[in-house]
Amino acid sequence: MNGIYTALICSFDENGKVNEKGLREIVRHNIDVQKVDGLYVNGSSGENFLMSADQKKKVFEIVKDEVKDEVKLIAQVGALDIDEAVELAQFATDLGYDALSAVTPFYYRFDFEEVKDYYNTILENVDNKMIIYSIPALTGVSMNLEQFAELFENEKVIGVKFTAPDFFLLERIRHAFPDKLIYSGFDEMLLSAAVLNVDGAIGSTFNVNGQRAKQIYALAKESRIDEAREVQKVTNDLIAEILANGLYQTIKEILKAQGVDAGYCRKPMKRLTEDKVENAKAMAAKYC
Ligand code: NGF
Repeated sequence: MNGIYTALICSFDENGKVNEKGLREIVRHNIDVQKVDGLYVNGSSGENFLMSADQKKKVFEIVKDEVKDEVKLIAQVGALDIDEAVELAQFATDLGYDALSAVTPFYYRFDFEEVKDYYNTILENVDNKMIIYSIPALTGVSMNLEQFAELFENEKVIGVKFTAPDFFLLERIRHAFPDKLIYSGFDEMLLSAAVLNVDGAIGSTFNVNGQRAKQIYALAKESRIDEAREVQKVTNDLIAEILANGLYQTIKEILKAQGVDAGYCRKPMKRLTEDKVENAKAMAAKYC
């Protein structure tokens, strides 16, 4: 399960319906052009929290059907409705997804016992492995080393997608749990995380910059840090432009400029203005 995983974006039509043809093209682009090691399906980048359970299932089905066994697949099934999380976990497991992931439950300021119960409840009901999805900036849920250790006590919890700029905590987790999988979640910090010996990374910008992410990761593993820093620099030039222009919308426009039918984002995410679409086309020409 090591390596570079794209946090897959999803193609929606003008009415917010899943565009199957476009989604298949995004999958193919990631496998054939970006050559990533796996796909993280229905995460933040897939607009998971803007979709109905039926739409999420449809995405899981289409992606698995397109991928078959070409690359590894992780299904993000986290939902505030725990019954839905369990149902999606069973659904993705039955489809043959290699592992599950679930975002920490958010909004109601759950205490740690509740967070732990959420993961154990999902796992009691499904025969699959779990990668904790920790993204404090968006969920407001921060966990310390002792709390990660408690979650890792469940043998089915095999790792964490660590999306935080806390390299002290990342190093402590790495040191304490050499056998758990740690995926770096911020693409702009991939080199720093790779130096700390993470097992891989999961990111949105890999949809358009996966080749460079693979280079950074491989160079860091070979301790070729000066070369890795150069690739991270170009990567961060691109990421800075993407973030300034509108994250997911810009990734979609960059893909469209390359002939991939990446569609639109679901409301309430807004459309890019014409000048921002032009910016995205310029990024595609410059970086892709
Ligand atoms: O999009 C976000 C929100 N984070 C992603 C990633 O950590 C999570 C990251 O790649 C994700 O994509 C998913 O769950 O689907 C950033 O987009 C990237 O580093 C630019 O900041 O924070």
